[in-house]
Amino acid sequence: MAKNKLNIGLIGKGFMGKAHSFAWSGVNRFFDTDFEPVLKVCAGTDIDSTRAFADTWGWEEATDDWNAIVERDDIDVVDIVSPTFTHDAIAIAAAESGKHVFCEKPAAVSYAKAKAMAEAANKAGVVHYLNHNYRRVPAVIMAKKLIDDGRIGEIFHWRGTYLQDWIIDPGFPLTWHFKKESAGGGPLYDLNSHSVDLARYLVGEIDAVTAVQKTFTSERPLPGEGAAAFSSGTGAAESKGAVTVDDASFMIAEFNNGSLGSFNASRMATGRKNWNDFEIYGSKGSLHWNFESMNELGFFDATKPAAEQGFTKISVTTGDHPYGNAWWAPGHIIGYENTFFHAVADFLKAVSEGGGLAPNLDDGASCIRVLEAAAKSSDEKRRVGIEEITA
Ligand code: SOE
Repeated sequence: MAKNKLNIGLIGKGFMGKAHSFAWSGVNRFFDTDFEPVLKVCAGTDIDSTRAFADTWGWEEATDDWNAIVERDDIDVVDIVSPTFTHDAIAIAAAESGKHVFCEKPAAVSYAKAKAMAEAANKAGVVHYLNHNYRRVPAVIMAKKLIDDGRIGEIFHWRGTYLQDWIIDPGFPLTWHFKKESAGGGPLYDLNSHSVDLARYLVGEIDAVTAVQKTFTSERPLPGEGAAAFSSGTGAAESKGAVTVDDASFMIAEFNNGSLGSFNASRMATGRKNWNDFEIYGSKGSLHWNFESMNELGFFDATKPAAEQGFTKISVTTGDHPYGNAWWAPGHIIGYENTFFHAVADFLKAVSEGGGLAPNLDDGASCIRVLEAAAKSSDEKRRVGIEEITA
């Protein structure tokens, strides 16, 4: 039976644009959704590279004006993959014109902006989704199931680390990622937002945080001038600008249910490429997951006889596992891109059912609230209760 078409407008491109385009175009090969997503139009700031992107990824049209997408009557979904500081204006305009919103993380540069996005989407009654894609890794959902089934008992500790190393070179240019007004924060926002989202999903709400942030490289070469200008010696000072976000952060969290958590996010962790890792310790067992072996879940079952105890490595790849039936035979592992297929499939289901999707923009705002509390804690060198952060 022919499916109803759902016209997608993508705003932004780059790394996330590729991941989203791949998922929209391929989702129905693996999932039986109610819709046929049509890759209608994509927007970028430079029309030539946006056209080239559209040709490669199968978008029918390209534009350099995102407003034109939001204003079009034939667009059903606005997918936002542009830099963080642009999210709120686009999401609010899209929701107000009745379009469903699919948005990359982190939601916005501040709690106030993230909350305004959620309010606009709720008021408009559109489906909204905030793409913390690691929630859609089968092994992570399996962890949630074990927790909900009581298999690790009362949770004592969360330990989340999200480490990368792509900015260690001080010659790496001052892109939007290094400015508070455009990124909200450094790895605290980019990476720790994922960890906080996973912790909220698996452990619960966070009540208070105590954090320390550090910027190791306080100035970087302006974009376009790059490493050469930085290292030439002459004129280097004029061609550099101030970094106004963290390069690394540590955060201690007190959860509402009494659990205690630690979070470490860094882009200065030499050798770590995408080390998104968590451990959860409970009264009856423990869990461990690391994105770089994303199909495996470590499970320690303390209810087994002591002589048989040890961390079991579960290969979360069978038909009994989340999304398992959609992909390959057991043991035939899936990867990063598959998490975006899962997100898109679940989003289309939510459009069919009129909502019920998480994480959404409300979750995005709750997450930013924790991050903003962490930044305040670091700035003011004290413990900050989440209620101190108001929109
Ligand atoms: C940063 O390097 C980044 O691309 C994040 O922005 C993504 O959210 C993360 O999944 C991978 O790393």
